[in-house]
Amino acid sequence: MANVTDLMIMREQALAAVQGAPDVAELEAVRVRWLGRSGLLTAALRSVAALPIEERRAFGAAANQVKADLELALDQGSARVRGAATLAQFASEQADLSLPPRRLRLGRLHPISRTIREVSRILATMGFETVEGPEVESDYYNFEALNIPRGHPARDKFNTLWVSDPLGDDPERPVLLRTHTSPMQIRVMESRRPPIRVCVPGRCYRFEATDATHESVFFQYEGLAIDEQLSMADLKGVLYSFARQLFGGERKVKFRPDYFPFTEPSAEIAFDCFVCNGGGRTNSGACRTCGGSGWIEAAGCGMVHPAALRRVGYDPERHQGFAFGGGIERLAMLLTGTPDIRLFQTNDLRFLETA
Ligand code: FA5
Repeated sequence: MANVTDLMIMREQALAAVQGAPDVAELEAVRVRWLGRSGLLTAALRSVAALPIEERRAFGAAANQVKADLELALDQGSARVRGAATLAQFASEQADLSLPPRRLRLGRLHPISRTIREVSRILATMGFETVEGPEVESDYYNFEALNIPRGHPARDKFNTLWVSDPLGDDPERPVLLRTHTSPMQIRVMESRRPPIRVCVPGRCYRFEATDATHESVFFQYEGLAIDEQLSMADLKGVLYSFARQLFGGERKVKFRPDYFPFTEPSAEIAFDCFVCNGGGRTNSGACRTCGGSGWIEAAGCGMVHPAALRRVGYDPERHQGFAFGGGIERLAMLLTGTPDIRLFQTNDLRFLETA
């Protein structure tokens, strides 16, 4: 039968075990051994009932005190081993500064973004301000206001993607994905007064089969200048300077007569093909990049049509203007030596890291 002296011995043994426990698991083992359901101290507490009545009070008080002391020691022991574990973890995780660094893969601008910035930068040197316009456009701005009414054969050239109007379809006001950036000619002339010089880069959409030089989603840049006494000579001067700044004077440039309903007269500007150097042939036959012609059409251009000027309230006797619009991808292909336009959209890092 235990007495108070035995309790004191048990206390010393239990506290020593707590002191010596190196980790949480060992502490838990000590707790179970002394305070668990069949623990040594639990058994001693239970034995109080068997003591002679005059010893019970002193023994019970001592046993409860031992239990309280042990619980306190276990709490403190728990804090001690947890702190030690954290410190050990910190020590093992210290950075080894002698290790070689991880390779950083630096991203860079997509060739299309770089070309848009370069076009805007060059046109800015000639006073053109870059503005943007909506990609979802109305039939009016994309066609009607540009002298392409319904039934006009020029509509066939722009394989148009029509979209449903979220506000409800109105057959009188159809909505489409813009097929070119030219609608911004009208929007800018409506909202500004001459003199005007703007550059409009942006995404365009056409429902057509893709090949080495055609995509159904592609970028154009538009240039528009309105002032007094502007002529075709100003247009050619701007485009020659543009081509020389972009290609460093190496590419050949050619103007050919063309037709656009919203410019009169109209022309097309073309650069000699960088793959076949304008010869139209490669070792494997006709050049696929330029279709064997030796020339890559880069932009349509011309003097803004008087009817378009009148439509926005300008007097064609006083104000004239020129406009040009070309494909960003075509320029990017020339600048990066990319033979197939589809490479720009495939997200292939092997191409993007070298283009
Ligand atoms: C036009 O889109 C006229 N808006 C250009 C213009 C502007 C004329 C201002 C006069 C005044 P065109 O359809 O030819 O014209 O397209 C112009 C250029 O966009 C082409 O020379 C070509 O570089 C590019 N382009 C046209 N369709 C595609 C396509 N499917 N994929 C890639 N580039 C294209």
